[in-house]
Amino acid sequence: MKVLSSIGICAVLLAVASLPRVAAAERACESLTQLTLPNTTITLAEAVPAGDFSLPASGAEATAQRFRNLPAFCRVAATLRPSRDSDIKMELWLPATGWNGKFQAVGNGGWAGVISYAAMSGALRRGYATSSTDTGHTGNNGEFTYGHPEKYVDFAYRSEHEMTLKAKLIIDAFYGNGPRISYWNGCSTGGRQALKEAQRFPNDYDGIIAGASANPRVHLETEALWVAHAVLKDPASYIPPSKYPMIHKAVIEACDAIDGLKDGLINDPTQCHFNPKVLQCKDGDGPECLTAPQVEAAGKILSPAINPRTGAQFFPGLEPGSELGWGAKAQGPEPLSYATDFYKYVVFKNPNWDWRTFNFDSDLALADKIDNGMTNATDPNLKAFMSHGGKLLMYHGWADPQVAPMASVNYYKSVADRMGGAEKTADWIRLFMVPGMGHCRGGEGPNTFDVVGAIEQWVEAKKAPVQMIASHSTNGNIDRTRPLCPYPQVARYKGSGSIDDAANFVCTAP
Ligand SMILES: [Ca+2]
Repeated sequence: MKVLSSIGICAVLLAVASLPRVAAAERACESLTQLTLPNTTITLAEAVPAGDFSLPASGAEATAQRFRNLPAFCRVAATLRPSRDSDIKMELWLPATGWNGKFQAVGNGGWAGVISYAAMSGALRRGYATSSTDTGHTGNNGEFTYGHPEKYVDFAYRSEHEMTLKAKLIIDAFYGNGPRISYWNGCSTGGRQALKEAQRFPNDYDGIIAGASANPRVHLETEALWVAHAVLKDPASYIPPSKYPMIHKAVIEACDAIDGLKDGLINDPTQCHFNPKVLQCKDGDGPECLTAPQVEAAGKILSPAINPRTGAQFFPGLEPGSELGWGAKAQGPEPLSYATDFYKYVVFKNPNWDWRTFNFDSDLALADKIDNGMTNATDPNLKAFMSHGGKLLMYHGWADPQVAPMASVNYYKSVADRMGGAEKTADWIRLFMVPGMGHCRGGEGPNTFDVVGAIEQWVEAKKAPVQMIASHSTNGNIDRTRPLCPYPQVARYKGSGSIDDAANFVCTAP
């Protein structure tokens, strides 16, 4: 009898211990519309049952969106007006049951202008309360800034911070307590937003994921014009996209083995000094070679963008291995619209402005002056974020054709230099460079990895990521795994076993 009853007590204790800390809502979802928050109108609060969830085509989304197998959640939409000209839309999705007690905000891409529903659905499936904002305008272009300086501030940093504050208050109202841990998860523009949050609002988040940060943004947009001037301004310099695979093949053949392993990947492209001149046609033109002006244009894409007067680099160049994606900036006939929109609407306030007239000295200086540090997220002093206990996990694909990967290395190094050296800062900031990965995802290298799981371990279990296992898939089948290593480490083959199995690699000093 005695034995049985102690087993019974143990079972009860176990059952109590395994209950989720916070499981369900304190109040009805619909009642959240009655919540009063400063500068905020809650426009929708509706309970969504478990299952597939669809959003009709609206605003910037030309097609309806369907999300499969979502858990039941409370869907909240709100409009925030921190300035008189602000019109910031946000959504917050709250798990109806099984909330993990945490908050995960997700970032945007490009000019934003749309709520990142797909990323929200991923966070919701992991049990998070999750939110996203359109950053204060509709549509992935820069026209909204024209005559609306406050909306530019919203886009630059204010919408994300306001969303964060309001999301935490609504979470508190719904569950009866706020999130115990908060994460930011973004790539590209979302990566820039991530750095801005760490620099400017160091108490907003406990863990921040900054992927392929589009930063410093003013210089990034100017580098797109640099590529346009190199490739698109003079028709003779134009490189037909049909030649990208030929150039890529030559680059891989020249540089694959530098890292000691012929695997189709360049582990560290900064060690690859590919000169496109080796591809110059013997005479005339042909599909397997480049004309002299094309050689020069390709060389400029792979070189840092420089101020012609001072010779100073204002943004790094794309790395060898990025060639298959050059179309993003070099396909033409116009430059990347992110860049021309910025100069038309934010800098020159002239929709008819001609990118061909750009001056890489005085016009860039003017742009920096007008931006005045609003979008540029370059402050290396993260003392407040560090003191808050924050962890910053950066990552960037070495084959990124949109945001030159050295931009992340440069920011990471600036923080390490400012904050006492890489060894000291490894407790709270780490950068993972991803060989052969494109912009945020995809590419010939292993490009799928659980970055959220890594930051959860770092923040919640105090286990700093010593590696992340990435996989590459073809037609849904994993055909290669490989560890990603904290910069400046690289994954080194141990010398035996399959080169497609992460177990046969180790992270080592370069
Ligand atoms: Ca290699």
